[in-house]
Amino acid sequence: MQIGLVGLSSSGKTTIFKCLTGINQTLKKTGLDRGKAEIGVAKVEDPRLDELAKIYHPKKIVPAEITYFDIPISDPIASDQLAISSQHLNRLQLADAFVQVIRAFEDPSIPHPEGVVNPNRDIEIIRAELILFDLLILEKRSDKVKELLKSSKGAEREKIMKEQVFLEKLKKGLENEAPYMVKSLNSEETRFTSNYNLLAAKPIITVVNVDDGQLEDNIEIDLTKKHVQELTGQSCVVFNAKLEADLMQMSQTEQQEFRESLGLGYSCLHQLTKATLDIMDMCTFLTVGSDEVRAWLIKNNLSAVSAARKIHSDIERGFIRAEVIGYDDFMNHGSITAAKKQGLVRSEGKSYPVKDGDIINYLFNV
Ligand SMILES: Nc1nc2c(ncn2[C@@H]2O[C@H](COP(=O)(O)OP(=O)(O)OP(=O)(O)O)[C@@H](O)[C@H]2O)c(=O)[nH]1
Ligand SMILES: [Mg+2]
Repeated sequence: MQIGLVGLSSSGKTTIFKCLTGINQTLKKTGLDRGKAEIGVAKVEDPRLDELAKIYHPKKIVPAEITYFDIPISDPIASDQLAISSQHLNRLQLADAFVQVIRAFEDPSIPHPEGVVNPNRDIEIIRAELILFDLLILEKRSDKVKELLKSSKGAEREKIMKEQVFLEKLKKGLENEAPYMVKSLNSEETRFTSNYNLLAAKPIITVVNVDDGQLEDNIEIDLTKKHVQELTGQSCVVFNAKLEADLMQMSQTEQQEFRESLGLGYSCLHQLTKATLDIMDMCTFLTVGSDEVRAWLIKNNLSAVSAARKIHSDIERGFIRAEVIGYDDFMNHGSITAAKKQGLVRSEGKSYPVKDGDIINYLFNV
């Protein structure tokens, strides 16, 4: 799973990327690496792992990970005057979802590319650019389809002609700025679009990057939240990225003290990884032992046998059954043996839909 950070220049993308991944890329802004997208991994905070570690004293605690990438500003010489660099279209297409970073903070020393700070306008700019990129993708596919038509016959030709009609319909929809129409397609159309990798069809999380003063009740931020809700059906994540980056430099204890004294809630890392899991409909199941206590990222309700593949393909292949207990049930009894006595450890088959917080022991034979 790869999540791309997008947003106008100086909105705070790199600052957030740094908070998420711990990678400091400011030095790379010069020299040969300039212009390259940066990829990094965020560890999903999960207090359940720490609690389980107190019981198992494992050699390793392994949290789930989410990959994020940061797109740098476009090269000013080759600049296409877009907020999101089109140099990275291929990479953007690979994303499973986006985090759009919207600047609400005022800082005269950091010029806004559009002159003044206006979150709702920036949301529209990003939306328009994603649609523009999608039109480019569809245009390319249309050219390819025209080529294919020349050399195809029979049923194959009919299928390609259908796609040609569909491409025109999709282009019209996007020109009218209706990117979310892709959600109301029939199965054949869905098959076509799944090959196009359209950007505006991907889930999008909105981060509003605010000043300290805007963290409290604020009419303008409320308007942005409302706008995002109407547009995407999602609520947004609001934090001060610069402050978050400063806090990340501190020890855990110091961070906690500062958060409490400033009345701050969860860290931006926590808020964003959680929003990512929610939008991707993902959850974590857990494995425990003296070697490692570990969280595994899966789609909600994935079957036990498919979830096994996350750990090792051998377990999937030789699956016998899964011994499952929910995290809360386990913690209420303190050990698998005690929970077993209460009949709380269930024996589940291949098709069991795995839930968030399930602690699983796979029995397999290869
Ligand atoms: N005052 C204030 N400054 C911030 C905040 N977030 C980021 N900045 C500053 O804004 C500047 C730009 O932030 P970046 O994270 O580099 O922005 P970016 O979106 O990666 O910008 P490009 O790479 O140019 O597209 C940096 O100097 C940050 O320290 C914030 O919440 N408040
Ligand atoms: Mg940047």
